Amino acid sequence: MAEQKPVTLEQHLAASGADKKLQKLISSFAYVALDAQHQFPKYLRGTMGDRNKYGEAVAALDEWVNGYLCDSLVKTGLVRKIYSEELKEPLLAHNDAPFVVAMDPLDGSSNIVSNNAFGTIVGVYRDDLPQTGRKLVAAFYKLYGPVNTFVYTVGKGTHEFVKHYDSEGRAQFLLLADNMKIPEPGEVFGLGGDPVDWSPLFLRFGKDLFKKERMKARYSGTFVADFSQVLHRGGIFAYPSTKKSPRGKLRLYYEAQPMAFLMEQAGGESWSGSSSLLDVVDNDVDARVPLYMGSRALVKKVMTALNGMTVNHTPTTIVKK
Ligand code: FDP
Repeated sequence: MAEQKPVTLEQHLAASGADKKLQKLISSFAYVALDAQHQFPKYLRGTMGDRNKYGEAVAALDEWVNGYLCDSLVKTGLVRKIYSEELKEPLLAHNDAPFVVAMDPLDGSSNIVSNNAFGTIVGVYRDDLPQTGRKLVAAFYKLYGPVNTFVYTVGKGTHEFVKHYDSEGRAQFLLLADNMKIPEPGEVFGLGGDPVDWSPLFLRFGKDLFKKERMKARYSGTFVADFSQVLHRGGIFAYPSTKKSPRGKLRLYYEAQPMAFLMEQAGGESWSGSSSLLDVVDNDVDARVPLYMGSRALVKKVMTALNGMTVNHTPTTIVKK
């Protein structure tokens, strides 16, 4: 039997029927981030001696990747404004360009020094923030692991690609998993934050996953990597509200909304503690949000465990005082 020709990212995007400019933005970003990885070894050590807007130490690689990705996005001519976890103020690019981008350029900074996986997360909107995640026109992430994967959605399913090289050494992203469906009920869980600061209800939920559900703990310290495990094997990832940080750690626009879009497009569920993460709006673009996402059955379980709630699809608007 003749082998089927693999589908490239560009062919897949063309078949998605997405706006041509959006297709161009997504595919150029996939290759830009890929080029960036060749530079990583130069920036592996050290911090900038600087703190970002969250008070976290900025690693040399954080700073370099942010600059590189911002420049590359500006060069596409398709981006009006860039919000980044590493930028103190949003970057104004082209006035009349169609898209606004929010990104976490380097997700999982604590894994740089030990050479564990880390990633990049991007959400694309037409209108400026603040917005609900329902207004996302695309979301994607890059996972820099033993192989590089690129996972995207434009609202028509979630699809995974892997980097290959053709016979001339040119990089290509080829389809690995089309229209992904998260397994139910799933087998792995990654729960962030210090268990000492978890609420008693969340602690009990965590213990039940071990004892009653017989699930396996998987927590790498990189959201993208943990998300990828949950997406492939089914399960749940959470960075809950804790005593120390009632709003959790992860950021609404740079991390939670784009990943919730990808998760829900793969048939999974997301929750902020009061609604789907796609329905949360915060006037503070740098806001954090408690985050729970994964297989439907498990997200429903955490809702019941914490307060007996079911998913509420009415917007939760948080206005900064
Ligand atoms: P990091 O700060 O190292 O970039 O983006 C936030 C994040 O990593 C996530 O990738 C990860 O899930 C979480 O924070 C890790 O936080 P803890 O160190 O508190 O576990």
